[in-house]
Order: sequence, then C-alpha cells, then structure tokens
Amino acid sequence: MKLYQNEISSATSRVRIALALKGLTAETLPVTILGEEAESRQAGYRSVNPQGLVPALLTDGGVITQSLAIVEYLDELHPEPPLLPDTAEGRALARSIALAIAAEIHALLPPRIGLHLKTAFQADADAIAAWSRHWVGEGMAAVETMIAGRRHGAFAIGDRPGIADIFLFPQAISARRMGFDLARWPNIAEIVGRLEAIPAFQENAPAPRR
Ligand SMILES: N[C@@H](CCC(=O)N[C@@H](CS)C(=O)NCC(=O)O)C(=O)O
Repeated sequence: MKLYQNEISSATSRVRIALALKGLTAETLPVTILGEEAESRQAGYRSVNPQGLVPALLTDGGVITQSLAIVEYLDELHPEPPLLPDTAEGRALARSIALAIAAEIHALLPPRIGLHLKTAFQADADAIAAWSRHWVGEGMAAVETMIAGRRHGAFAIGDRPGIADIFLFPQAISARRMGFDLARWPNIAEIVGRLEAIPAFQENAPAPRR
C-alpha cells in the first residue's frame, strides 16, 4: 500500500492513526497542499485523485480516496482491533460523528477554501481565520452534544478507540491550535486527553502549519 499524504493534513492523520492502530504500514508519498502551485492542484496528482485532496491510498485494487472510505476499507481487510462498534446503532452513531467532523466541519477549512475566499471574495488572513473559527466552534459544540447524549465508556463510543475517535482527535488538536480551550467541550476534552496517551494517536496527529 502507498499513502499519498501531507503531514499537516487532518484527513491524512485519520488514516495514519487507523494504520497504526492496526499495526499496518504504508509507503508514504508526500503531496504539497499549500498555495496556488501546490502539487495537489496539478494534473499529475489529479490523475490519482480527481478531487485533488489527500489522503489517497494506492492498493493492489486501485486508488481509494476519502478518509472515511479508506479507514473502513482497512477495517474490513484487517478486522483486529475493530474500529466500529458491535451494534448497528453504534456503527451508525460512529459514522454520524465521523461525518459531522469530515463533511460539516473539516470540509469548510482546507487550504483550497481559504484560497477561494481570498481570490474570489478578497478575504484577508484575519477574515479567513474568523471563518474557520466560526465553523469549528459551531461544529465541535454539536459534536460534543452528540457524544454527551449517548456516551457510555472511556472513548467517544464505548471502551475502545474507534472511528469516531479517529475523526475527533485531529479536529480537536487543530481546534486547540486555533486557540480553542477544549475544556469548553468537556466530553471531547476528556476523550482527547485519553487519546493523547495512546501512541497511535499521539504519533500521528497532524503536524502544525508553519
Ligand atoms: N473529505 C476528505 C477531505 C480531504 C481534504 O480536504 N484534504 C485536505 C488536507 S486535510 C487537502 O488535501 N486539501 C488540499 C486543498 O485544500 O487544496 C477526506 O476525508 O479525505
């Protein structure tokens, strides 16, 4: 397996955490994602992932894009330790939390969004930062409520880390870097504290943007 990735990418971090939890390794192929000339925007990488996004996993069967699809693919092929809960309701909740983060929070934050806000709407760095803070604040508050209402264990769902935690962790780390005090979301703060003590999470957090 080969993983097209970038160290600062929160979506890539999800896949790296899943690989580490499963004890799997993938050759990493770095793709730059910042600036108008980033490799992610060039035809070469678009031929790998037409969306121009990392991560993308190259397998013997072809390329898989979208971190949730990649993590579930890894979980299907390598079931131990399982990343989804035992019940249908638990699995639905895990995917709801993962999508609340990937599709509703993170989707509004990547470099291409800031670039478009800048070029099409003349947004400066402060305006783009305020945009990001808005969606992170609103989105994480909703995720906190989703977790709080159904929580019955040490992690987001139950007593072992799974897909919900894999999506929560990089987003929470990035929220903290944006200046949010995680204590405003008590369940998230407690879960992230536990996840930070697990090497698969701690060693695969997204790197800070320089
Ligand atoms: N929904 C996608 C999101 C992927 C994504 O947005 N990746 C970002 C890095 S975290 C990226 O490649 N951005 C390139 C850009 O914004 O130009 C997933 O979960 O894989």
